[in-house]
Amino acid sequence: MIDDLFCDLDSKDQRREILADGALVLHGFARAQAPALLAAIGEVAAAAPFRRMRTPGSLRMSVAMSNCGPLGWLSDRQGYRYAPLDPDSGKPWPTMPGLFGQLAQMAATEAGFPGFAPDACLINRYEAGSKLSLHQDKDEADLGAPIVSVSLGLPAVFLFGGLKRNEPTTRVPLVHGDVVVWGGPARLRYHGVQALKDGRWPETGNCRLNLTFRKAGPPGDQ
Ligand code: MD3
Ligand code: FE
Repeated sequence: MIDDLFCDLDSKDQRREILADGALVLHGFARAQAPALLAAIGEVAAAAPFRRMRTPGSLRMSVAMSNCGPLGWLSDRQGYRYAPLDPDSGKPWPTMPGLFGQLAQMAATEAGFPGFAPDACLINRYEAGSKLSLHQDKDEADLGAPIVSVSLGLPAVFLFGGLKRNEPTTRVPLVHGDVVVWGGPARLRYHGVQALKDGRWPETGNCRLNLTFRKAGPPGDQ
């Protein structure tokens, strides 16, 4: 049974776990690059500080967010969208660090989606109690491209649902260095993150950080 779900990549710290057709966890895939990723996140956040955005219904989200790359994800009273400028500064989002794009492309290739060229990286910062309710990611122009997610810092429980909100969810524990790729038939599955448990992680303090790489603009654009 275990052998059906997990097979070795190159060490026992790096196993791949198939969640569904098109959804794959690459356990530990980013662990070696984590210190460099965290340093780069610090540089992005110095230029585009984390902020808790408002939902279209005007509630403040519990997750704090920033972005880098040509497009950044935004939520406000007008709705959800991608935009080239940070509304807090009026300036373009910080450039996507080279390491980010390389890691996202390597993970996507590993999962069977070669040539992934993300134009948006949303950075989510969770503290104790922060959560993401069940939702679909459908604000992107090119739903043929996968999404790559990188977990750093405190562990979290990811909720993986179906194509309809009322379908049952499975709980997927994600830890520091785990990478998940979602594409093809899994691209529009409902998903969320359970309220973060209080804790301390050496390099991130009381936080979990998540990078989500997306092709948000029209196919061909960049
Ligand atoms: C499954 N973030 O920012 S990324 C988000 O851990 C978001 O911060 C979560 O969901 C986080 O929108 C999880 C994982 C993810 C992203 C896209 C998906 C899972 C997905 C698309 C389809 C199915
Ligand atoms: Fe999402």
